[in-house]
Amino acid sequence: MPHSTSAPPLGVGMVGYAFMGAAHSQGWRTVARAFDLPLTPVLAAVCGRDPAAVSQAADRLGWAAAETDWRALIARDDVSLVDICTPGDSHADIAIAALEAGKHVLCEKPLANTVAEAEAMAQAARAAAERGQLAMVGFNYRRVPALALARRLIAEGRVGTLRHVRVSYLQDWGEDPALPLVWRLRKDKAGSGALGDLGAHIVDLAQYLSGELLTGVSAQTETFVKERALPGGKAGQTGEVTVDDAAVFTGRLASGALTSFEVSRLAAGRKNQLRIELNGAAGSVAFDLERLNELEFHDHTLPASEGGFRRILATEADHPYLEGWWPPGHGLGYEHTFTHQARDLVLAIASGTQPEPTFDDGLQVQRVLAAIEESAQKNAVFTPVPAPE
Ligand code: SOE
Repeated sequence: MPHSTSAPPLGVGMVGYAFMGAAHSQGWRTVARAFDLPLTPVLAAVCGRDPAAVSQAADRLGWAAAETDWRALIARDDVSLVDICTPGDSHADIAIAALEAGKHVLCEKPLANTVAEAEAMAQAARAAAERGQLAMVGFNYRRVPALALARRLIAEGRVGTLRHVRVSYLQDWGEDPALPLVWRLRKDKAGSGALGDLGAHIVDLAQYLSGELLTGVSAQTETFVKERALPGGKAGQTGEVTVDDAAVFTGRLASGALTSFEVSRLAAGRKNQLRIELNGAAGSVAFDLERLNELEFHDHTLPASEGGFRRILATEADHPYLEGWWPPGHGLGYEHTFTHQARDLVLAIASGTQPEPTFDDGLQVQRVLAAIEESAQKNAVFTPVPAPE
């Protein structure tokens, strides 16, 4: 760092500019300075419905132009890649239209609000790939260096035959009694609650790190706060919360390994805590997002007297993504995952190779989420997850 940005441009157009839009913008702004890329992302235009607000967002986040209609954004000649950072109810329409218009697509997670939408998106992505347009889902935690290192160790066999995956992803913003009925609390906008928002991340991580798919789940969900103030409504006017606040579920991986998951928006004191541990016959890895530069590793092939978890600081030059950053020990943060995500997508586009996670990966996560909801409705009965075709 820094690198020259003389490589040919790759025009990016982004739809949505709230929290995720700001995070993605940070990734697009920094990626060509941190990494040596064959294409230089150019922040061509950002899109939102409110003309004044989207112009301000363009200014604040570094986009050259603003649009108020996503179809106009897709049609722009200076946009080759469409980045979708909107609530889930518009993912399918925007992604399919962009792919059919010959654009590459990055879509925030969860891929869609329903399996049917995700299937249509995955089908559009497969057809687009034949024409050279590529699509990727924004499961950004795959790009935490310590987690990418965990994947590398597992793929090298250092964890061995898998026994357990234990994951939780906890937040507490739902505990605020004054929180109005925002879009994340409405099924029509978000598809599901903590399940789709946080559960999608950890289902993806469990499948990615283990290299295996979940074959079935048993789940319970709960909506603790059932009514919330209507945004912009009169005092005392409330509306129904139509999504889950929390979910707990167990599952089986294809190898027979057992998994347990917990997600919540009402885990008081837990702001954005994602913990994952995998135990295998040859060792274990453990990670906590609140200490995201660190991976714990226990090598079970050592004599017991030398065993035990040790802390690997994932900041060495040969650790994943670290070639772009600082000398060892000068840690990274949440925002770097979006820079890494942009890097991986740009490299895939430049080389014409399929980036991961694919829309098919996003579809498979969606199938797991649907099986969880079905199981929860049937009082936690074990529910198979359909395998990919
Ligand atoms: C929810 O609060 C949220 O913003 C998720 O939507 C993001 O995917 C996660 O990274 C942080 O939390």
